[in-house]
Amino acid sequence: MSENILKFTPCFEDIMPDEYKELVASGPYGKDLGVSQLGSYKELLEEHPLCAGCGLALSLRLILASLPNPADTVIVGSTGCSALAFPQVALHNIHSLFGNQNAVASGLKRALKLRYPDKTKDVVVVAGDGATADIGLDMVMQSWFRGENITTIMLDNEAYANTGGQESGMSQQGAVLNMAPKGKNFPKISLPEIAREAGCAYVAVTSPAQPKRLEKMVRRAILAAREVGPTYVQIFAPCPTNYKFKPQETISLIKKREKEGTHKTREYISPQAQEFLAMVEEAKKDE
Ligand SMILES: Cc1ncc(C[n+]2csc(CCOP(=O)(O)OP(=O)(O)O)c2C)c(N)n1
Ligand SMILES: [Mg+2]
Repeated sequence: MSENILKFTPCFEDIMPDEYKELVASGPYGKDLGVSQLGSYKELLEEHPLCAGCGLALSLRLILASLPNPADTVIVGSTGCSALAFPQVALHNIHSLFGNQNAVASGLKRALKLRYPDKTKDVVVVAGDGATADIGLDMVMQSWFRGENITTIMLDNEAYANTGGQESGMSQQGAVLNMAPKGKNFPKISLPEIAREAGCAYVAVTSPAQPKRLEKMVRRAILAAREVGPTYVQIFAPCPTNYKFKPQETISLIKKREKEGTHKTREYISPQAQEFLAMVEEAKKDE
């Protein structure tokens, strides 16, 4: 999408909804805005039907503020809690069948490369842990093996939250949920390490507890996917509803998990991505 597509024909201006007018006048399209400027511009997602304290909603807000070029970005989502927010995101997004998101994103990226050979279009998958690490794992892994130029972002709430609380591959060992009352029997899947082995050029694990760090990682992942290869960002986004903690405790829970070592921020950058990102980040400093 170019900014010209976003702008409306002048004679229709007075009948456009106020929200849309505001987006055209003071949205992030075509501007260099990020997480530090949140609160000073019209955001791509302002309202959503997710639960109070939802770590995923907070992460989604930060992801959208971190996109290097929202005007030329398409997000591919999957079934799950985030799918309830996507219809209200002011950005091209596709809802794919649960688990198929990386296959859809791969095809889309290839088609966009052919259709717009002179433009860079970012294709970013944003999906839950169940969609990414369990039911869609085949499509996720095959997109990594094939070296598709897409970014995969997992919103890791360690559960199948939208269907009432089943354990997922990303739940911790012993996790008790509504539909896992005896506790999970096996450990959390090490998907970041698997991603690295499967050919991802950039892998990061982060959370909304440190918004600027999240921004840096999401940007790096999207930029590296353009030129180097597939990239993966895993965002720990705790769920107060299914893990039964108070909505105001989401961030303190992340910090507690960091302290006890069950959530570790980490980053892996392949030598090729390192070279590319150093060049891009140096050029940005000179701007
Ligand atoms: C093909 C298909 N299989 C199963 C479902 C049922 N389903 C809907 S949401 C969901 C859980 C999603 O879990 P996750 O990906 O972790 O997202 P969350 O809801 O936790 O954000 C499931 C199993 C479905 N809608 N479609
Ligand atoms: Mg989940």
